[in-house]
Amino acid sequence: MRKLRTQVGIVGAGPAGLLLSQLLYLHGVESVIVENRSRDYVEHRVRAGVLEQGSVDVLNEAGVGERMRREGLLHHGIELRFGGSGHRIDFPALTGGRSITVYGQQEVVKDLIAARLAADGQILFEVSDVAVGQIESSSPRITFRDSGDEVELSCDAIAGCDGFHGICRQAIPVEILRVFERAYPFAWLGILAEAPPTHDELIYAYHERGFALYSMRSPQITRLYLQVAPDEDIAKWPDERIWRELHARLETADGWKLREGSVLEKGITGMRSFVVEPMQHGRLFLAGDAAHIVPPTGAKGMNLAVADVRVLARALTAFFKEQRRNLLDAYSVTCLKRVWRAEHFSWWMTSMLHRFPDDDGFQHRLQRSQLEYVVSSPAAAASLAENYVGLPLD
Ligand code: FAS
Ligand code: PHB
Repeated sequence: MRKLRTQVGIVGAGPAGLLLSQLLYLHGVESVIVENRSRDYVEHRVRAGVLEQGSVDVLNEAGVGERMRREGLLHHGIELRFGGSGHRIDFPALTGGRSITVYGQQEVVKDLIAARLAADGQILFEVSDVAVGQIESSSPRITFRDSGDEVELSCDAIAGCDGFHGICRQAIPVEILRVFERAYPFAWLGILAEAPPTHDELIYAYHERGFALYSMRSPQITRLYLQVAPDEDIAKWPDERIWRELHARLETADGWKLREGSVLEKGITGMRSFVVEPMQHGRLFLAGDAAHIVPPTGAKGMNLAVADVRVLARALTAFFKEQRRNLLDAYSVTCLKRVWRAEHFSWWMTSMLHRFPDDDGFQHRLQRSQLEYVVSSPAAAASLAENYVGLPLD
């Protein structure tokens, strides 16, 4: 058995685990990340695309914002499209100057891995059989296999940043963990297309055929989503059918046309709202998707992960550098306030913009009325805008 030692053991090299390790490093706290996938896999996993203003600030403070500032796309609004016409939500005008940046999650991951490795940070990729133990003691440990060796990493605290399908959440005793969740009766089919965007900002479309989202990654790459059945088989969606459906749901009488291109990547993502409380037990602290999931309609998933680890990094720094436990003890309560605000906003956007299979004409009229109100009332538009760009981080 190979034995390793660090202050903070981190499970998972996604945005949460990598950013936590970087923030701890900047404050002189040691960490080791164990990741069961390869570096290449995590750097090419296509997921989120929208960074809140607060997340951009945290990444800049973490010293990993240079390429994001150069390549990220600053967006000052989104468009809600319904009934054949588009309605812009002007972020700066409604939020006192705040905006969003479109920059792919895989690019954030690449920047964080590069920064950690440049500082000799320890990221152990492609490990297996990861388990966490003794989390109720003051010396928890992570065991795993690495290149055939059994390894034990002893630490003072463990950060469970291993996403929704990870193992850390299960380490919290079932009698302590409370689960809150909603499953939605639809999924998103997403594509990445080699097609220059023909619209400057994101378009969220409410349509009788179902929801569609127009997004992008760069002046050459468009990112698009379609609402489909929850158990949809991607094999039934050849590129031609996807493009046909996107044209039908996104295009309006104003003549704007979606440009097609070769489909570089396609996949189906289930939609759920999910939160566990508490997000901590003993010396184990959950962050990001390990603790909560939102339907991506509000573009909150990765941003919540950033907000969690910003709180956790401050709490762990106070613990190691000033022997103060108060921030650590309050970690879960502190994070859950923002988590539930994002859960509500993501549920609200999803409910307003998607066609639910059992809905009747009455429900469709309610959705249209809500959409008309949001785009015509400055108060309603401001509520959407301030949640979308992200409420200021404490
Ligand atoms: P992650 O899931 O990103 O990272 C967890 C890491 O832990 C992974 O690298 C995983 O390989 C590793 N891991 C898991 N189990 C392990 C184990 N046992 N041992 C070691 N390592 C382990 N959000 C948006 O805002 N917009 C979107 O469009 C969007 N699309 C998404 C599409 C998909 C398919 C998914 C799954 C999520 C999507 N999300 C989206 C949400 C997503 O961006 C998450 O919020 C974000 O990845 C959260 O980051 P982490 O908490 O770091 O979790
Ligand atoms: C994306 O560009 O991937 C994206 C943008 C906004 C969302 C979800 C995903 O709400």
